[in-house]
Amino acid sequence: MTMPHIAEVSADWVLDSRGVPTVEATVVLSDGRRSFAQAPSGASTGVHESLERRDHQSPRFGGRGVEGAVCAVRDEINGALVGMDVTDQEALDEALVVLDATEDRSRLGANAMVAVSAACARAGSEARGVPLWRHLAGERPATLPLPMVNLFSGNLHARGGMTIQDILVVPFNAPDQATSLEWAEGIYRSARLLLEKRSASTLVGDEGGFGAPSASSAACLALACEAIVGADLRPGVDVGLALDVAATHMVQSDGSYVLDGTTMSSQDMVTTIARWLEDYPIVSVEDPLGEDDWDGWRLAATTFDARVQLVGDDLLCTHLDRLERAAAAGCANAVLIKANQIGTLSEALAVGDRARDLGMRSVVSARSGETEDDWLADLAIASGAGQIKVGSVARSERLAKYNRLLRVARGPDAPPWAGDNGFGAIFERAE
Ligand code: 2PG
Ligand code: MG
Repeated sequence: MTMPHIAEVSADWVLDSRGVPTVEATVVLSDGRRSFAQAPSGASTGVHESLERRDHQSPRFGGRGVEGAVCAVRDEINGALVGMDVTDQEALDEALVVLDATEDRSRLGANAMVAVSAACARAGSEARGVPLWRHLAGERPATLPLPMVNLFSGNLHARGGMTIQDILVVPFNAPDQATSLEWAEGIYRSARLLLEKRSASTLVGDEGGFGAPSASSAACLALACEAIVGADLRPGVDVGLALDVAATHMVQSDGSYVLDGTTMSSQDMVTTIARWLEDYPIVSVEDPLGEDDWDGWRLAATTFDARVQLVGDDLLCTHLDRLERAAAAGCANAVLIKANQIGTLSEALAVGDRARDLGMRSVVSARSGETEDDWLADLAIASGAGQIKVGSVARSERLAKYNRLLRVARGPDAPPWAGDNGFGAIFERAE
């Protein structure tokens, strides 16, 4: 059977979950079928990320329009991809990379590229008549991922409150996907009750987590444990905590950090977070140091319990060369995978593959600016990463992904549940 080829690639702007324009790409196949995909967008972006192209010179949308990226899709990208086999995702992504021909994807724009890459993937899966996750997985060991669910946010995701960006709950002892989300919902509901009892705000941040109720990160960690207990679950046995410190955004011009109002050295940051690891059931720490503080990261890696997941987001930016450097220097044992930090789905999957080869874990992640599009859920399943970070169990741009996971889990030929990712073993020392 001959597969339909690409007849046209087009794009236009739509609005994301923060009301900011983003790129929606459409792929039209030779049999007339149309598939679309939308690009996500970060707030706490790293300098080493691929470039999101915005119309900074234009007054429209306050200089945040995406007309340039949209035109790149309609003109150059359309010209390059028309006629190609829609089922060959790697060749399509390679064509995008070659066409852009820059290190930082600044010519076409990573937002243009990721929207087209995802729209091609969706078109390819529909042409083959297989689910998107299966189309993307190829030979990879697809799994239903353990979610890291946002509970409290601060800093760039919810101004005011604590300076660390996110406190998340990880329902690692859940026996399946549905239970993991049911537990997360119970903890979220329990946290809301705790906040109401204290007459604290229940307004939510960009990812649906509650705006942090205290300027003290430790107090928020303690409250997260209370919320777990309030949901009749056991901290450190059923559910762990994860942190996205997002320390890049605490760095001062002299290289020091400001955490919860206190100026700190890298050593102080490591000491403070190591104390939290002793005091709270933390299974995963993301970006405890800044994006270029390699020595600080090395110190964190040698100080923290090696069983705790140490995740590079701004440090690694889903870039293979930075992953190799971190592995060689022993700076992190896990990588956060965000497709728009690099540009295409194939490159993002390749980073996950390489992490696996290096004995590192990976977590497939959404951005703080998201859309109703759910391709991320399929990417997470296909990658075999075993973990996904999408935000909280509130706000439909987050639920679109969780509900997609539930549909896949309940569908025919569901991939296996990833399970606890080894997190249960971290707390065996306490027994
Ligand atoms: C992060 C992400 C998602 P943003 O830092 O991990 O939480 O945030 O998309 O703002 O970079
Ligand atoms: Mg992060």
